[in-house]
Amino acid sequence: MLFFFIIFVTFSLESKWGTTADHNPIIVSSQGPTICLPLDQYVNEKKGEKGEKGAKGQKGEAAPRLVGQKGQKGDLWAGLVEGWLFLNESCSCSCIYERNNLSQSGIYNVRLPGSNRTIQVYCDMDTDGGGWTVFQRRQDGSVDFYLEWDDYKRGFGNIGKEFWLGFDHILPLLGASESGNELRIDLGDGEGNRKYAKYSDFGIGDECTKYRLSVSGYFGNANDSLAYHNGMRFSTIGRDHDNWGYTCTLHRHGAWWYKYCHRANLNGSYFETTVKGIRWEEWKEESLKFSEMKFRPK
Ligand SMILES: [Ca+2]
Repeated sequence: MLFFFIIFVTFSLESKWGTTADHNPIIVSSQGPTICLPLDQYVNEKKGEKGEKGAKGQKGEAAPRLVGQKGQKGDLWAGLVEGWLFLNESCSCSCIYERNNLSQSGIYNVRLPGSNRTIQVYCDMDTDGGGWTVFQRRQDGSVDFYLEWDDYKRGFGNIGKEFWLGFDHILPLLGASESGNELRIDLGDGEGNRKYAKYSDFGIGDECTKYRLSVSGYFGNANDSLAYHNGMRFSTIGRDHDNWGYTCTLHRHGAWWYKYCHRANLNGSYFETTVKGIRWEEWKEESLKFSEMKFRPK
């Protein structure tokens, strides 16, 4: 009897805490025109080890009512009261940094341009002048990136760890910049070496173009593996838009702007050591352990 009980408990635990990758949607709400951002919820991945729990403090005063002054037309923020930021227009990481002088890397709530939808974005405020909206990160293999068109369209993963922000969110944020956008890609190998590639012009076509990639103006120290993919359409499982007679997504185990098939494969398999892995061939022909793709207005 005890034997069967152990088997049952083991099975139950595996069902509950199985190894299925985290595919939580990134969209968090779709509220009205004013967004309240709790400043104390920013995630800072660089924080130190957790200290000992302190004694319980006295109950504080009730939070103030949301009574920020109405902003001038065109102003980004209407007021900052007791740790709440009132946004009355959409704002990417760049304008959070520049117009609100918030320089801490972490997760921010932003309203999508032309919409009342609020999403979470990760802002890199430390690298290369800050203000970068991160739209892809690989760091530990905790999320499966071998997914389908709708997954890449809507976004998936954990915004504080590994994720793809989703074309539905990337495109409106890119489109909000009248002067265009620049792209930065940070890369890391298994030995802890870091490299980067930066592009002065970066754009993605709408879904009708199959999210066609437009990228030029390379600068950096990782060499240019993306020029090969310029002008290509995005491919995923079940959507073959590459130039090859076979199927790149299948043979490269990812989703990308494949051609015949790749010089870069940053959505490849995390644990692969072959060309199916996370690759940036112009730096090194081995699989990488870290990648972060981010953009900001020019
Ligand atoms: Ca093909």
